[in-house]
Amino acid sequence: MARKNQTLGEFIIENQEDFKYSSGELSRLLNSIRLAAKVVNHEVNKAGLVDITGAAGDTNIQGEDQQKLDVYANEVFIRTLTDRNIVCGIASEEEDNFIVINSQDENHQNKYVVLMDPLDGSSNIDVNVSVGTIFSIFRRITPVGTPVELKDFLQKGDKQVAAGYVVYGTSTMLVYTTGKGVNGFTLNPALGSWYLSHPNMTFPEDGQIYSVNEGNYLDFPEGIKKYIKYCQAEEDNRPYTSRYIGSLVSDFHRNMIKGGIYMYPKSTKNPEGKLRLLYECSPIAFIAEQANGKSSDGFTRTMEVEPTELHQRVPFICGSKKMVEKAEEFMRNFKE
Ligand code: P6P
Repeated sequence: MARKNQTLGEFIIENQEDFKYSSGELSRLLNSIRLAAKVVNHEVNKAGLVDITGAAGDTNIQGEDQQKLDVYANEVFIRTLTDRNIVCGIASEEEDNFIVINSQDENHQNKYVVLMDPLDGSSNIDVNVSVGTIFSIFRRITPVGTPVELKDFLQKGDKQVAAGYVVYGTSTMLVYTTGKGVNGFTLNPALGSWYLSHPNMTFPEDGQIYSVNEGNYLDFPEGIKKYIKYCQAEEDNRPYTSRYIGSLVSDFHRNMIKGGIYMYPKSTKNPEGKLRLLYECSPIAFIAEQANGKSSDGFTRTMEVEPTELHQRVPFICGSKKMVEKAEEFMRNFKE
């Protein structure tokens, strides 16, 4: 049972028995993510003071300029997970291919893989707007004792063992689910401990906030355009409020607390959408559904999309159940 102000470490241990055959490996994995997030938080919080903001002079597989904090966060999470010999493989937005973790005795006995966006929203770093880390955890499907393979990562969202995000905002929070609801922990930087501040987080069934980059409006599918005009209409409890930070984790976190919908539809510029299925949409969708929210590409539930590529992009609609259902209704009625 969640107790207010319980520490994350206590919470992980007390809920460990939720996992049949748990060997404590998942707990150790969550603890290593907790540690890495603290290290990244320390750098994010002083980004303006040291020469670690700004472009790293390189680009990732997405063709996006890698910000120095992107590279730093990626290295911290990979090193923390590798040094503790907890996972058999890692995939990251910042890595072209997945990483095979050779356990110390080379026997690949670890059974979990982690996929992550180490620092999402990094274009906000230099303007001091909140950013986040997103992670997704699967049990490997290839035989333990053999090197991890691509198919261990290309799993549907329904197969996730755990998923979470860190939002480096006015305060730093770690929000995650293991399939038993969603709980949010706030970091006390003075003590270096995470405290249960948001037990059993639940999406309001309806909401009045819509989050979308309306600069792409002319490029959107007809159904999305009609839904945006529905949000802006003066009737019932509308017009809604438009709030778009440009950082998925921050927009999602606010919408989960206040009620709302986040949309990143496909467009001419992004014919498959912009967000990546495996380490952005899938973990956020898992959290949304565990919080009684909803997530789809407008037609197919995000957690049922069959992955085909590591950095695959999908259209993404996620948030309060009634708002997502209304957007899906417009997508069906104006299907192109
Ligand atoms: P745009 C950040 O790059 C990100 O992946 C999400 O965090 C954010 O919601 C979206 O892309 C912003 O994209 O095209 O609106 O700037």
